[in-house]
Amino acid sequence: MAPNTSEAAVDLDAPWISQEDLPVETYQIIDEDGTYDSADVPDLADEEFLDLYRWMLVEKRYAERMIKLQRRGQMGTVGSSRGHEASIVGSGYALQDGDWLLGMGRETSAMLLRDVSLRDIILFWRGVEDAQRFLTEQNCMIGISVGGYLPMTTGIGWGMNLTDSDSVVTAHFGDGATSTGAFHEAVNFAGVLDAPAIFYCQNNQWAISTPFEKQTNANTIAQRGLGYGVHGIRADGNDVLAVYDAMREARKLARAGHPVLFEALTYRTEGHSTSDDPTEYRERDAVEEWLERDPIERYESFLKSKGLWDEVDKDALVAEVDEEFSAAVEAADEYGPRDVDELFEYVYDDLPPILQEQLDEMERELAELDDLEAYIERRPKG
Ligand SMILES: Cc1ncc(C[n+]2csc(CCOP(=O)(O)OP(=O)(O)O)c2C)c(N)n1
Ligand SMILES: [Mg+2]
Repeated sequence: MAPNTSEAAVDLDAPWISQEDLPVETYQIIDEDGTYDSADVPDLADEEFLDLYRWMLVEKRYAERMIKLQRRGQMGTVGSSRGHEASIVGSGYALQDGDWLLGMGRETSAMLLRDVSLRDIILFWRGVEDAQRFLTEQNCMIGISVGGYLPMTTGIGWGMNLTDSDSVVTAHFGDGATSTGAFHEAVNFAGVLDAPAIFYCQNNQWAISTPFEKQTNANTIAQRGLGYGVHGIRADGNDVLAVYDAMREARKLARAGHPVLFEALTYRTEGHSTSDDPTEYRERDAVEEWLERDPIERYESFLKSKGLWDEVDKDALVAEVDEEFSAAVEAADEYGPRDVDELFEYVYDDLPPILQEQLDEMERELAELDDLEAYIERRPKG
């Protein structure tokens, strides 16, 4: 017989907890109209407030230029970070020298803040394997496998404990990654090991075409921290000051041996990547609503009311960022593409037989392709 699930049979007074008993607040400093309470504003110098703005412009302009490169055939598939600028910059700005940052590709300026060069990010998206090595020299890494690098994050944090390091490790990932087993294993063991780790989820409410409500029945991602015995924080991801302030607190917690699951609530206003057409799966109205909450415009109104807007020459800033981007593209062009057999390097000193076979096969096929191209070239035209 099927269980009786009618409402009358449910005992609402039973001594168990539901997520409705523990609502999670979303931390915010600048509200959607740009107003704020001065007492809540983090203690930053004027130059730092302006610096946050510059970095958000870097992120925005960088994404636009990357997509243009892709459209011109000079770049592989790339994802836009439009809408995430505050979430990326606020989190990156709170990290310190020596901290590690593992990401999924939608956190470029946070990596630039860790001294990764823009050239190397461009090389990474062009598929140059060397780029990952350059990134790790700056304590950064991009993992293309959704959630795959989260257990490594815990491992790095554990290593920090074993070596008495005073740094933290941060992983940036999306809402989609929270449905992987790797996420569960990573956050659970970070709690067990008191790892100085911050799991930073940019909840942009979509994992390609899967909406957040199909990802989990939990109301928030932050609340899931409780189940792992770690701290949960939920911040307005379109409010750069809230993200920065909460991340600074998260860093202190992590340093004290309390891992943090941080949810930055934001929205991806463009396609998942250059190979995605979001009009196939979502209504324009929701996008319009989130465009109204644009993180850069919100911060502009903060700078205005703080009397700092006169210091900003937006056109000059964009021109400066453009120049940096063009120089980075030039440096990446100069570095050039690597041989395709680089695919087999960096993991093993001596290739295991199965990989050696694959390499041989690939080389045979490429040689055949060369023959074919030469044949097509020689073929009588017309
Ligand atoms: C293990 C794995 N499964 C599937 C994919 C294909 N994939 C790439 S991005 C993506 C969605 C990621 O969504 P989310 O984690 O929310 O990050 P977002 O792109 O929204 O920032 C998927 C399924 C992948 N890269 N790795
Ligand atoms: Mg997502």
